[in-house]
Amino acid sequence: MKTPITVLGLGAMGTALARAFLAAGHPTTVWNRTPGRSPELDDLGAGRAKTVADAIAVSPLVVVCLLDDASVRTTLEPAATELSGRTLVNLTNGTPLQARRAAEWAAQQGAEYLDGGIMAVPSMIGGPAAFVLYSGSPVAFERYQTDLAALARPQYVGSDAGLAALHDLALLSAMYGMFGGAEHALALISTEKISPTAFTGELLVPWLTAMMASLPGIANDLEYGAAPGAAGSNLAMQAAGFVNLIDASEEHGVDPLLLTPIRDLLDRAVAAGHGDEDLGAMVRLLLKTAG
Ligand code: FVH
Repeated sequence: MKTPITVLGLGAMGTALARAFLAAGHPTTVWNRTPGRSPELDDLGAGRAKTVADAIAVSPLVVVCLLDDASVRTTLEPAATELSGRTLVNLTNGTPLQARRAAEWAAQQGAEYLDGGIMAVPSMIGGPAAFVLYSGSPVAFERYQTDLAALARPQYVGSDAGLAALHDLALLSAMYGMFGGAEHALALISTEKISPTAFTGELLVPWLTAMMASLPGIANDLEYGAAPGAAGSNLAMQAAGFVNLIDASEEHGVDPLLLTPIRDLLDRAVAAGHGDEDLGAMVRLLLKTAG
């Protein structure tokens, strides 16, 4: 008998999670604020609970995937007593602080708590490229990691419940930065008779893929320090060239708002004497800004 699992929240992601548990043979009970959402789950064998408390009562493992932290709290708090002795896995996007508070609250209800960051879009759930970061109770992860693997490759990042969210938000920051750059690139080429599809397939994707290879070098510089004079693409050179990105955008009627913060940081790095260093110096500058 596979572990019975409850899924709270049937948005695009919650529905994909419930589908994956059903496909793996888990008795799956679902609940959603708006009743009747994702009716296809009924045909796949899901049980539908009328209340959150009823949904929690039938499974030792409760997975919650709602819009945000506030919706998780308002959903769980009225059914808090049902959580005692169960494991709560919160796959809702949130901050490390929210995750730590949720872990504390769950412990007060007598529940084990795992926080998770889903590194996938709904269509990837159950597929080979998806992974989910988990942090919190090591006991809960040990007990349920095989069941959770039905969703995506589970990766445990530590017993501090906030660590999954920290990793998740760092990865999402990198993704949004990359997409922001791609959005600007597509706006720029759209000002001429260039096919966005051809540009993306033939040039943009190969270019970004090739550039990914330099990321470990930046991380290495950050962790161990860069050898003096080792920068192959020094920041002074990059700052001088970056002006052209802004000027050409203006000339072509494209708003450079996604690029100007990077220009400002490059200029600041050069002004602070880091012109002969590589991109690792920019990371250190960001840390100083935050501190
Ligand atoms: N979809 C994605 O690409 C990303 C991938 C990475 C992880 N995220 C996070 O997953 C959480 C859920 O995202 P989602 O895609 O399922 O979101 P929606 O389709 O918009 O569904 C939202 C569900 O939340 C319910 N809900 C909203 N507010 C409340 C509330 N106050 N009380 C109870 N439930 C609430 C909503 O219910 P309903 O509107 O149908 O009644 C949906 O079930 C999210 O944290 C992503 O960041 C997804």
